[in-house]
Amino acid sequence: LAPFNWTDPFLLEDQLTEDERMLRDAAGAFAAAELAPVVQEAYAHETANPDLFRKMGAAGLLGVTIPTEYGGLGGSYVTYGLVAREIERVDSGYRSMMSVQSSLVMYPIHAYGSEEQRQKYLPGLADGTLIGCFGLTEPDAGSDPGGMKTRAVKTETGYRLTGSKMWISNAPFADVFVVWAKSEAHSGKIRGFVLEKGMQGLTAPTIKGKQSLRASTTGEIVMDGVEVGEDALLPNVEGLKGPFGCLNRARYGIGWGVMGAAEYCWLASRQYGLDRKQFGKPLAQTQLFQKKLADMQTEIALGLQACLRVGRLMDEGRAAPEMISLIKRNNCGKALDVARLARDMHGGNGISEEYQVIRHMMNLETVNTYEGTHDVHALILGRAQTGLQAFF
Ligand code: TGC
Ligand code: FAD
Repeated sequence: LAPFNWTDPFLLEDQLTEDERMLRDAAGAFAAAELAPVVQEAYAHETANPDLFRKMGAAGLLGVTIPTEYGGLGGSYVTYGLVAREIERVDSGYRSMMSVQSSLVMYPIHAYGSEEQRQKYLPGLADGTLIGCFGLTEPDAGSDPGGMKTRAVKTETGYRLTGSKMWISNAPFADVFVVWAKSEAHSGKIRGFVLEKGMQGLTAPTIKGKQSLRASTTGEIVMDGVEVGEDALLPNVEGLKGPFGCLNRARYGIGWGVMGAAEYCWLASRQYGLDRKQFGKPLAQTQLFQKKLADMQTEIALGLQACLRVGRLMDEGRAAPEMISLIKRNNCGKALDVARLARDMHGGNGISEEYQVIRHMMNLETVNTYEGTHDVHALILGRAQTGLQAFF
């Protein structure tokens, strides 16, 4: 009989290529050396350090799937997922910084932008000298982005944008803003625009006081008649499929990422249970503790295996958006369950920053909500199997 590897129940490792393992290990080493030592301080004081983008860029972690000619890594979606898992093992906020830059800013500029836009922005975004953000959500349009109020009005030389975006990762220190607006010149269809820091009428105030994802900076984007040239328009997409095409990539990465956070919580709980004795024996020697460890191990093993399958299908061009909804929804919900169990298994220590599991738990509340809430993805999957849309 084959031996059981309890840390890797389905031998995921065997299913990766040599290159994928190498890049995964490099991302893990980067996260341990550059992110783990600073995360507690950043979380406590709600201070994301923009220098981390340059460090991530130098380590090749920004734009993993973007072709090398634009400064990306030219890697596979499986590699991108493995990187997200390693970064989120430290903190969901750091994975957020990386995935917004890669999937929500670099991807649309590459997929929908002109050659000039690609040349202008992608190399700087890849090396982290430029920071990007993605503005879709508005104060009155979250799950229903089609209800956005931001408008682009045609001018002689380009467009004038007016509106506001809410809950935008990286916005307060962003140099490049990919924003989505209804364009009157395009029959009111949603179009993407690339704005730059310093444009008149463009501000991005910080949202303070988050109790989750505190190591990532979140802000508003306020556009008060921002004038842009024709060259700010992303020419090659219109309609909601533009932003959703970006979200497909980011949601997929989140599916992997949250498994990294869950693995941290699982392994920390196991070690805690082995070290801590109550009633004269290790907590890990009790049936309830072992049942919780088994539940954690099971959900993580299944979640990772599903991510790998969807990643391979993405790399073959055969992944449907509903597959991505399935892993985003399942893995976020399960990671949150794992983190809550870990918090409980650490007893009183579980609420201390030192043990880190409560930070993961708090972060995962956001990750379960952004990029389509748990329930919105249920409605996407419900629509796919009944043919009936239940959003409204
Ligand atoms: P619906 O009628 O379903 O579709 C409108 C058009 O979009 C197309 N489409 C897609 N295309 C590509 N990929 C997908 N996943 C797509 N889903 C839909 C669709 O084919 C159609 O195209 P066309 O050409 O026929 O016009 O649109 P709806 O308005 O009924 O949408 C409903 C719903 C709930 C599915 C959608 O609105 C939704 O997903 N809502 C959730 C919103 C969301 O995820 N927001 C995320 C904001 S960004 C963010 O959170 C970043 S956090 C990042 C971080 O910090 O890490
Ligand atoms: P709502 O849509 O108001 O939902 C509230 C509740 O109602 C949820 O439980 C939801 O599931 C439920 N609900 C909504 N519609 C239905 C329905 N039809 N049927 C049943 N239940 C329903 N957005 C960006 O564009 N860019 C970013 O970079 C970004 N970063 C973020 C960072 C953070 C820290 C956070 C918290 C959010 C971020 N978001 C970003 C916004 C995020 O995508 C939205 O918060 C999310 O899409 C949910 O929208 P909402 O907050 O308006 O909630």
